[in-house]
Parts: sequence; structure tokens; C-alpha cells
Amino acid sequence: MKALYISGEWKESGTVYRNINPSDTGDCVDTYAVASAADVTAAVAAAQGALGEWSSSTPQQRFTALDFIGTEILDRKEELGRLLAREEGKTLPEATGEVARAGQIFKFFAGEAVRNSGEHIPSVRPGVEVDVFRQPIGVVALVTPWNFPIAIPSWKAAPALAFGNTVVLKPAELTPGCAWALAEIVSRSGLPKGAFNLVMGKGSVVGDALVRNSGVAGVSFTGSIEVGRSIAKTCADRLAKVQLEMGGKNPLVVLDDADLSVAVNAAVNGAYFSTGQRCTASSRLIVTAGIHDRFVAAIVEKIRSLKVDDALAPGTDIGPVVDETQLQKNLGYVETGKKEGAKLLHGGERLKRVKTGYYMTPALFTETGNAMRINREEIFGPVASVIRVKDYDEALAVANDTPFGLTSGICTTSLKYASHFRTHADSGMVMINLPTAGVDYHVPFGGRKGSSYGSREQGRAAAEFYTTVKTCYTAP
Ligand code: UN1
Repeated sequence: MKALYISGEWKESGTVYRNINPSDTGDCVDTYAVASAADVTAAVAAAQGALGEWSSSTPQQRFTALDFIGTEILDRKEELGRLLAREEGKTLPEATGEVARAGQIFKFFAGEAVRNSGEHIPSVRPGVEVDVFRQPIGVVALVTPWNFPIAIPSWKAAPALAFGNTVVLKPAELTPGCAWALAEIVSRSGLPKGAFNLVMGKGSVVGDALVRNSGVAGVSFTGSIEVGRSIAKTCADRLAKVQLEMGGKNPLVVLDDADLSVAVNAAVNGAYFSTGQRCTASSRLIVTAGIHDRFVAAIVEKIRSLKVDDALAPGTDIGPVVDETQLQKNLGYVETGKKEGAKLLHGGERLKRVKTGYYMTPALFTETGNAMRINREEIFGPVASVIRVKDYDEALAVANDTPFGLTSGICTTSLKYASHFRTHADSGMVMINLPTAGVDYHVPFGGRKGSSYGSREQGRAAAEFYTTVKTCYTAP
């Protein structure tokens, strides 16, 4: 059994979770301890206990610990990539890439720990000096999803620790393996006991107890909009800081003047890679009339060439869906789309492979309207829709007509349209001639409207959430 990590000790539990490989349901990756409410209380108390020591650590100590973690993750990226692909189902190259990104995130925030500077500002009053600096907020709860099981815990934990906070991590129930591996590396990084704690289990039990704990000063959450909304309410009640990254219904606009192969590659990558299980996925392909038929023909040809199979098998392009519940949800949306009058041009069926797993063919709908449920609700699977529009103006209006606003993309060779789109797209991130998914680790990440709440993650913007500003007046 892989244990919980609380106050620098490994703690087993009477209840265990069996981590099943979605590519091969006969393969149990390992068993993981499930935390009780008392474990959550103990983890928060441990994090509070470590706060004095870690918040007063030197930038060099923080750099050394985070750099150690980043180096080990990078050194073990093949092995951890296999674990990730095995527990979550993204392909081995995607999984290894995600692990590398996690390592780079720790390296980046190791640097940020030593660059944590403030400002010296002359006062408007004579003889007074003003200094502005950042301090940690306290104990932070990190509640993370299954689709990026090492990158997201890393992009929350690394800045949290870099700025002197202490951490309780609650990874998704479905993917405890990568979080446990991360905790094991952290346990050898020289952090004080209790500075980083791992509690595993269900969001509705373990996550809920964590978010409600009055010792938690801030909650950073990535997951569904429903859960995000309820976490925000709980945090508002006790005035805790909160940062939410939720869904997307990201548009990729393809204009008549686009380079067809650039557009098709961006659309296929954005819509189907990682089995479409990315909040940054391109699920609405908004295509102008002059290129529509050529684009549809080319994308279908490309989708047909994609190999759906075991995430660990060489040559697999698309791994399985994460579990049966998500697979049923995806297939349900395929039915919904058909009932709404969309044309299912390709895929959308359950697939059998040598090993029993949660496989489905990537689905493409055409002749869809933006008001259809398949174009309004986040599906979180390999299902995309083409929406035909007459021109750029209509494309922009449709792109922005959504309750979400995480990423948006445009494929065009026109500087005029690219530049207009990046100003007017109502989203936190805009991609030009690139997939809407797949972001850098050193720049801000986040969205607008129903996609995000609170300040941005990653890059230097991460300091906004993980620190609180102090303004200090001195009359020497
Ligand atoms: C990416 O597209 O590289 O949960 C990152 C998600 C996002 C991360 C996407 N928070 O899908």
C-alpha cells in the first residue's frame, strides 16, 4: 500500500483505493491509502506547525529544495512517464512530456524563490520610507484533477513552497500514483516535517474536509465548474483565499486564408490529443465557408489515421478515456449531438482492443449550431464539432458566445485578423496558428468567465495567489 504523507511520516489507512489502468482494466497499478477526516485535520495541523520554520527559510534553502525536486523529476521522466500513462491513459510520449514539464516547473520556481523581490518607494511624506514586500499566505490546500496528475500538483506546489507557504495536496481519486511519487521525492528534498503533506481519497470527503478546515488560508483548485463553485462559496464563508481553474469550451477559428495543414494539425492536436481530456481542448472548430469543405475532408482523413490503443504501446496516438463513467458521458454526448441534429461524420463509438479498456474512436460532428448542448457544455473527451460561419466577424462572435473563456485559437495567414482576434477573443489565452492546448510553464495560465476565478497560475503571476503584499512605512 502506498501511504499518506503527514507531518513527515508515512501513514497507512484501513481503506485503500485500487488504481486501475484505463488501457487494461486487469492491471492494478497499485493500492493507495484513503485519508479519513482525522487524517485531513492532522495534515492541516502539521502544515500549520511547519509554517514558522518554512516561512522564515532563506531563499537559498527554498531554491535548494525545489531544485532538488525538479532535478529528480527530470532524471526519472521515463519511469514517471510510464506510471502516468499507466494510471491516466495519455500516451507515453505525452506522459513523459508532462513529467518533464513538472520538473521544469520546479526548476522555474526554484529561481523565483531567490528572485522574490519587493519595492522601495519614497513616501509622499517627508522623512518616511515605504517598502512593499510579499509574504506567504499560510497553509494552502491544493485540490488537483486526474488529467494532468503530475503537472498540475507541481504547478501549484512549486510556487506555494517557493514563496514560503506550507502545503496539503489532495490529488484526484483516480490518479494518486503520480502525486504519491511526487510526495516521495519531496520527502527527501530537505523540507521541514509537515511543510508538504499528501492526503488521498474522494473529493466529496477528503477534499471537502480540507477546504472546510479553518486552518487553510487558501485553496487552489483545478476541476469541474460545479465543484469549483461550491469551493468558492465555502471559502467566501470563512474569507479564505481561493483560485479556481475549471472548464473550457474552447474555439479554434479557421479562416479561408489559413494554411490547411497548419489548421488540421492544430485542430486534431487540440481536439483529440490526450484523448480530449484537457480543459484547453479545442471542442468547437469554427470554420468559414470558403475553406469548410476542404478542412472537413482533410481533418477526417487525418482522424482516420490516428491509432487508438494502449497508452503504453508504441505508435498509439490516442489512449483510452480515463474510466467507464467518463466514457459513458462522452458516448452520451455523442447521442445528444445526433438528437440535436448534428451530423456525426466520424467516430463516437466504443472500441474493443486486445486488452479491455475504455477506448473510443475520436468523434467529429459537422453541421452543428453554437446553441447545441454539444457546443455549450464541456464534454472532456475526444468529441469535437465543426460550426460553419460566413466570415471572420461571425467567427469571432461565435467564438465568444460561450459561458467559458479559457483559451481560443485562430488559424489564418492574415496579420489583420490574427491581430484583431487576439485583442477581441474573450479568453485568458489566445493561440495563433497553434493548438488551443499545450501551454508553456513559465507564463500565466488561466481564463475568463466560467473558466477561472481568482488570480492566474504559473509564471510570475503565481505570486499573486501564493503571497500577500505587506506595505511597510518607516520613519528612520
Ligand atoms: C495544457 O493544455 O497544456 O486541466 C494544460 C487542464 C488544464 C491544463 C491544460 N488545467 O486541462
